[in-house]
Amino acid sequence: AHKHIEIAERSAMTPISILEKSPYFGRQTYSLRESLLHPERTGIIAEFKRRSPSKGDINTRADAATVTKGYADAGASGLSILTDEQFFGGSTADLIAGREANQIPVLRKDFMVHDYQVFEARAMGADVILLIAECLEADQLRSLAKTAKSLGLEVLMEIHSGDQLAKLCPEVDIVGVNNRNLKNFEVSVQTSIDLFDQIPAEFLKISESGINNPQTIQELKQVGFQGFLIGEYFMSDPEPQQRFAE
Ligand code: IGP
Repeated sequence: AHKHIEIAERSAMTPISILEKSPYFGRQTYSLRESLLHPERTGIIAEFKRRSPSKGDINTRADAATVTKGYADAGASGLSILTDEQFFGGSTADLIAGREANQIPVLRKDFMVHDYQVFEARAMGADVILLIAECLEADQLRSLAKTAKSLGLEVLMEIHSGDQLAKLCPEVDIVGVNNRNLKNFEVSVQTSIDLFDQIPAEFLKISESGINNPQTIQELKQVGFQGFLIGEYFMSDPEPQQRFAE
């Protein structure tokens, strides 16, 4: 409910017709799918996250442009940037800074419930949006995905259990298994390993959360995952881009 009020306020101040005037709106987007399949990249989607409900403050001072540029230079296949202020300390400014500094795909990491947010994502320079199956009804998810595709954005659908795969639709490009349970914050990489076989072959598959060492990435690669979304492990270093480069 809070999200709907927040969006109603924003859309009253900045109607879609104004978002469409953003210089980013008409740009050619980068494909995360293609970038993840690029043999010379790491498959890592490196996240810029200042704070989280499970950890509290992680890194409130980091500069989004510096960190994301460092991630890209170290071989990131994509960037994930939190824009939710209330729970993650993120902002539109962080995403725009990440966009300006880089030429690789940027995921707008936020809880999408309304078409307006998809237009915002396009206007702030994102290439991909996140749709969390647990937060959306199947028809709502599909309608948001259609809007994203009509704007040239790719769609990452996040699941945490096999039954949520029932919400898959042809507009989804990538399926992400979140190893973190959003209700109790428990993290287990085994969640990805267990669910892999249930995800239809045509979707690119990534594993999200709780990845904090190269062996885990190798293990997930062996299972068949083509992307690895990593936040906290990098961001808990005062210089997250250095942690990546190691
Ligand atoms: C990154 P971690 O454990 O490496 O920081 O996880 C990412 O998967 C996590 O931030 C995330 C997330 C989300 C955040 C996954 N799905 C949905 C907010 C909303």
